Amino acid sequence: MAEFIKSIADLGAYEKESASLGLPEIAVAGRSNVGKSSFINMLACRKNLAKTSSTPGRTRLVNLFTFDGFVLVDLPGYGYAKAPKSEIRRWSELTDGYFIRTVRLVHTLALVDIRHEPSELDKRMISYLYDAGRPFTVIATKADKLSRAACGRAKTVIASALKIGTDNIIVTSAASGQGRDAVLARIRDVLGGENRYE
Ligand SMILES: Nc1nc2c(ncn2[C@@H]2O[C@H](COP(=O)(O)OP(=O)(O)O)[C@@H](O)[C@H]2O)c(=O)[nH]1
Ligand SMILES: [Mg+2]
Repeated sequence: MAEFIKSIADLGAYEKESASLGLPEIAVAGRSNVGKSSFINMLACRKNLAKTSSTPGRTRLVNLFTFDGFVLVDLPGYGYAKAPKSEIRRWSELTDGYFIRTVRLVHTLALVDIRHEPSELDKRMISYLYDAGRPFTVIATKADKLSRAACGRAKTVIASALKIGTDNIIVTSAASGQGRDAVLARIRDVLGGENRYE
């Protein structure tokens, strides 16, 4: 059963909360409007656990959700073009700070929209994770917007743009629930043998 814990606006508060929960963490990252909140709701089988929005750029906070045996860390969406510079700075402070300070992160789910070639910021996020030695899985969102054949082609395009294997991409749709089982299986996999925080 998934539960919302809290929105956190500074890293000190995150560290305190993380320590008191004492669970392995799965981070969810992606540009704003990629479907992050919808994806979290799909995983949780809840309609409004994470607030979705048709107006991009709404999430400026790190949101924590507890799932069965792990904490899901919803990082603020990046790349909202209209965001003021100060907001963008704040975004990087929170996100970079999270990756630097976390001691419980075991895996990152990096979301990209299946309809678009990964942006420069998407590429930067993936190289950041790669260079930092942070294991990740790319989640292609909104698969219901493309035909099955187009999804297959898009997967190849995304893999090549991000220089990763297609086996490291899970195609999902929050609208249809496609990919939910595969994501949960991946999470179970990466959590296997991760009992040291209990
Ligand atoms: N068709 C379709 N629309 C989606 C899907 N996931 C998200 N959306 C829509 O994309 C917009 C942004 O979604 P949201 O979850 O708020 O994105 P976030 O900003 O990354 O948290 C909303 O209008 C959602 O309804 C999906 O799987 N399929
Ligand atoms: Mg959101």
